[in-house]
Order: sequence, then C-alpha cells, then structure tokens
Amino acid sequence: MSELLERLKQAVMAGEEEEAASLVREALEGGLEPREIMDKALMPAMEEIGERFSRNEAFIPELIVAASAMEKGMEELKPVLSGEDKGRGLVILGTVYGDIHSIGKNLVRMCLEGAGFEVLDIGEDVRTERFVEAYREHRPDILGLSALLSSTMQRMPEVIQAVRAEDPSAVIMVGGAPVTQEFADRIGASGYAPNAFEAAVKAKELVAGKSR
Ligand code: B12
Repeated sequence: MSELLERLKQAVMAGEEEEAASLVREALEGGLEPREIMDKALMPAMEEIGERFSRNEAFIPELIVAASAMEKGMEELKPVLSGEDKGRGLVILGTVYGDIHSIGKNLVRMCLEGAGFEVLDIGEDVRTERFVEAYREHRPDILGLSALLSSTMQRMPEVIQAVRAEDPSAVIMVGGAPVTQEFADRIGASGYAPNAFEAAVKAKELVAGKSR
C-alpha cells in the first residue's frame, strides 16, 4: 500500500489528474482510510512541491497542475467523507481578500460536510464586506476564514471585527498554513484547527458550546 501512496504522491506532483484520481480509487478499494490517503500522499505531495517552489526548483505552472491533480484526487474522497450525519448547522467558508489559495479550504469544506454540516463556500479572494453580507444573509452557525499567505492572514482580524459588529456573538474559526493557535487567540477568533479533520472536530465543539 505504501508503494501505491508513493505513486499517488508522484502523480499529484506531476499534475497527472486522471492518474491521481484512479490511484485514490485504488487506495480506497484497497481499504485505506481517506485520512491516510490525505496525510500520506496528497498533502505530502503539495508540501514537497511547495518546498521545491521555495527553492526555485518548481514554478507556478507546476504548482497549478499539481493543485488540480490534488483536487481531482480529493473529488474521489468526497463520497466517502460524506457521512450520514446531517443537520449540525451551517458554516460559511471563504479565503480572505488577496488570497486565491483554495485547496485547503476545499478540503475543510469536504470534511465539514462529512461531519454533517451544511457548507456555503463563498470562494477565494473574498472581500471583508462580502463576508459581512453573506453572514447577514445566512446567519451561519460558524464562519470559517482561510489564509495561506502571511500577508493575507493579517486580513483576518479585520473580517472578525466587521462580522462581530454585525453580530457580537458570531462564532469564527480560522485556519491556513501560516495561522497558529496563538495568532487565532490574539485576533479573538473563536477557534482554530491545523488541518481539515481537526477543523471538523473543532466545528462540532463550537456548535455544541453555542447551544449550551
Ligand atoms: C498550491 C499553492 C499555490 C497555488 C494555489 C492553487 C489553489 N487553487 O489553491 C498557486 C500557484 C495559485 C499559488 C499562488 C501563490 N502562492 Co502559493 N502555494 C501553494 C502551496 C504549494 C500549497 C498550498 C496547499 O494547497 N496546500 C495543501 C493544503 C491541503 O494545505 P493548507 O492549504 O495548509 O490547508 C490545510 C490547513 O492549513 C487547514 N486550513 C486551511 N484553511 C482553513 C480554514 C479553516 C477555517 C480551518 C479551521 C483550517 C484551514 O486545513 C487544510 C487541510 O488540512 C504552498 C506551499 C505549501 N507547502 O503549503 C504555496 C504557498 C502557500 N504559496 C506561497 C506564495 C508566496 C504564493 C504566491 C504569492 C506566489 C507568487 N510569487 O505569485 C501566489 C499568491 C497568489 C495569491 N494572491 O493568493 C507561499 C506563501 C508564503 C507566505 N507564508 O506568505 C507558500 C507557502 C510557498 C512558499 N514556500 O513560498 N500557490
């Protein structure tokens, strides 16, 4: 199985979409858990290509094709992640303004859906006013903010402030590679999670806390 996961990782890094999808199906058929497939193949692939990018050994077109291959692989995991649990509440999810990274957010969406949340994904590069409008219109149980750049994570406090001006008790969860628990606490977020699985666990905790 580890050889299969290694092939999957290589396929994602090479941007081979169909191959990535078919290897994910094969891994699932072989009895691997979605979490293992993500932790041991899909995420390491993006990490490695990211490191190459930092060393100027890979370039943006390669990141883009790898990202698409990862998305294709994730699509295959979606039906498995979507559990029977339903009706945990509504989460609005978006990547903050100036930031177009979508993969992590999409993974969080899938895990939240799998955990029984309804998710309204308002996309990437979302302006603060748009978060407020969406919040006002839908009154979600949780608002989730994603940022992948150390520059754009600085937008998070602004969004939190604007949404809390609308509803002081708004529950807001933050995440993304540069975001830490310490940062989340400092900006007054209600919750933080380092990955998509933990995000679903945290979201359940947050809605349970809300109804008490
Ligand atoms: C893929 C990628 C891209 C793709 C994005 C494609 C897409 N559709 O998303 C493209 C090529 C477009 C891109 C562009 C850029 N990128 Co880029 N990119 C990456 C890369 C390689 C992977 C990111 C990723 O998808 N990871 C996989 C996912 C699954 O992980 P994740 O995003 O961290 O998400 C997980 C958690 O963080 C968490 N999470 C995420 N969101 C949320 C939200 C909530 C609420 C919660 C609870 C949890 C949570 O759960 C997720 C799943 O487990 C990273 C390097 C890396 N190794 O991270 C660089 C990286 C993020 N990019 C970087 C940079 C600099 C850029 C560019 C500025 C490059 C340039 N010079 O033009 C542009 C910026 C564009 C913009 N304005 O946003 C830097 C950021 C440095 C920094 N700290 O600021 C990185 C770290 C690369 C590097 N080492 O230099 N990028």
